[in-house]
Amino acid sequence: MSFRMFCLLSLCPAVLCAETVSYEFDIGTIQRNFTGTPVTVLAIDQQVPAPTLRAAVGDTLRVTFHNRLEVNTSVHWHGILLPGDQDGVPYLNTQPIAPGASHTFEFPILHAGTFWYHSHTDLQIQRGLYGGIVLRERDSVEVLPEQVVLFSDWTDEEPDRVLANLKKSDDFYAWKKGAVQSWDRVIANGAPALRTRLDSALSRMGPMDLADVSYDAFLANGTTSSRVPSPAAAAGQMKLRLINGSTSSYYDVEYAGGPMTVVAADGQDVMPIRVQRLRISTAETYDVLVPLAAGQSLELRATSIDGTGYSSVYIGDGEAIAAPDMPPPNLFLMGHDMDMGMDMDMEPMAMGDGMPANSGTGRGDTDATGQNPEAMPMPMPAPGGAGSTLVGEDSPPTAADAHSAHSAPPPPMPQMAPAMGAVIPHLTDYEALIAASPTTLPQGQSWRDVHLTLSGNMERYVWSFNGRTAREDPQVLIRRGENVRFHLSNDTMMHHPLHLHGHFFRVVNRHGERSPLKHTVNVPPMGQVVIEFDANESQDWLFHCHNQYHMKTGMNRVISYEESSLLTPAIAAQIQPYQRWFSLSEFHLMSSFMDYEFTLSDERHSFDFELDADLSDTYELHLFYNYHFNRFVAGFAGIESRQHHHENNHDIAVAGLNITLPLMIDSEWRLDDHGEFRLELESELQLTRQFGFDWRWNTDNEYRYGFNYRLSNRFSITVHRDTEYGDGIGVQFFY
Ligand SMILES: [Cu+2]
Repeated sequence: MSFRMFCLLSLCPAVLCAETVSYEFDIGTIQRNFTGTPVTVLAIDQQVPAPTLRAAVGDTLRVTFHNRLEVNTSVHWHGILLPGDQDGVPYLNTQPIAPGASHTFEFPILHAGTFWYHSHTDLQIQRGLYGGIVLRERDSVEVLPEQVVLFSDWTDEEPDRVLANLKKSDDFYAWKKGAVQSWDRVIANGAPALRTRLDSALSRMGPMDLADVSYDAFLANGTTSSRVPSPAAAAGQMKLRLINGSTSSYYDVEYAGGPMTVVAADGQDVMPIRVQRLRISTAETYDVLVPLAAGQSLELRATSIDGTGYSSVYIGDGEAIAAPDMPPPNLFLMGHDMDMGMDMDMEPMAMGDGMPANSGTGRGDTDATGQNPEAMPMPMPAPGGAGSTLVGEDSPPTAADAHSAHSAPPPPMPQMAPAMGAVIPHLTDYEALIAASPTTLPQGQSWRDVHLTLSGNMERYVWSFNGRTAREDPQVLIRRGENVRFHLSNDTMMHHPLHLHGHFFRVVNRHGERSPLKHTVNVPPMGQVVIEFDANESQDWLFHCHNQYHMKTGMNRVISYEESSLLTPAIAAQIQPYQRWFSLSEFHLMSSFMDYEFTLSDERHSFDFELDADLSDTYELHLFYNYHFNRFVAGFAGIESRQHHHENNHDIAVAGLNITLPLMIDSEWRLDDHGEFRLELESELQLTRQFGFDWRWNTDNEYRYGFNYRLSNRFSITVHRDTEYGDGIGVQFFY
């Protein structure tokens, strides 16, 4: 349910006639069916996505939520400048909305653009709590029909379960979607793939990964495929407000009607550029103009960059015209020293305009230089006036439109300008974006440089900044009146969409003073990005990876204004990952022995209990504590109790180090309380999707090797030869 309250309606000039735009919604559950399986989803106003909110600059937006769930919830206004206490991060700046409770947000609208709102509690985004926001200039007239397109990702699995699975096995979902990066596929991709993988293994990097989770469906406006009817009045093109409201997915967006013209990024106007294919990272928004064709229904397709699926919106009435199929990504040819984009054969970008090329967003495959002499000029949009009707079920006329009826004709909008230069085949970074007006920071403010390495451990599924999770190091201090520059350096093999609350930052690129303003920036695998912003706020704002699984496992920080921060250790503890300890149970049930291992771990510590026994009278019991210094080194201490065929019981205390060696060989260097030293080496090779080989050897000349054949992501058949237990066949599984 929503309603509007008009104030001073006919008593004031249009420019001053701000109003309070009010909405009131329940947050509850509804039944949906995305995949053939009925599921309970979280919904705002019984809709997924939530209703699109609309307001104009100068309005006050007032939104009341009634929490009908049995758990806390919250609402964050993504990308919108507002008072800190309205930002909606539970505990940090707005109290969570308790079950049965209501909360009203109220804040003035200071700027226009395409934004979105979503829950900031647990993994509720994954379950459906997101919706679009369209903010207009007060005196603007929309000359083009427009449509909000909100992309999201869906899994029938409970999101908590997804996270638990990611914690248990690093290729749990790679297995599910057939993306296990086994050696047979490396070899099948030839020498470059082999070189890339060996280079990675030598530098102890795992293979590149494009997505953590295997999704059951990709949605646009809540369905896998939908249609937007042709606008009522003739119009040559349409404005699409693209919002990526996904939990962790990136999309490559392509349109059947040819290139799209990007006119805004993250709600901020940019000089129009024409792109054939547009990469939209999690939590970003782009406004694009697309041509319409009479008698045709043109597909806008958003393909997940891992190639596992897409959503479609058909624009217009008539014959359905499909967008081109996206080539599947080839992970084997994307090494850490190679192009992270999809188009390996793109020409390098020229740096011709004398601006410093200091953003270095990895080596994207953008080609924005306009050197293509065959580039066609972009057709001018159809004139406004008669064609100014808004379109689509989520596009009611707004108060801004009503006001404009008695205001002077608007000045030409930036999106009316023709896009210059060639069509960019595939926009995957920010080098081609030019802000519509200068974005330089205030002169004379002092600068603060903050270096943040994006770090992670894929095997243990821990994500962090500078090797430390938010729980360990919650805060970055800045001061009001500074120009703050973040040097972001991605040390992992995944993309990270980083989002700063409450501020726009410049993504420093080769366009110098016209570097674009954004609120979310992708940092590609092994790439670097520099962002900078005017520290003109106060108190505390979150900065985090918007991949919700990365955020929840540590990749976030509170950016605190030193002089006014309200962050206490108690609050920091409340806002940080809601689940700290994860467990893993592994079983080997062999004809010759059994082995059970239980591990309980957080980002820094783990406790291991392991019991080996054969069918007679040999057993070993281990109880270890491990401290994980970083991705490669852990220290351990513990006790080991051994009983071997009629020998006396033998208890020893041991301590040592686990070190990951080049080629991803795990080594254990240990000393026991008799002063005896032992080095043990082990590793696993995934030969094919299902076949694996593993081996272990130590300086006491004990060894074990064998094969396993994987039947599901939890269950394998295995044969092993073991110096202690002999030969055996059996099963292994984990949960
Ligand atoms: Cu991330």
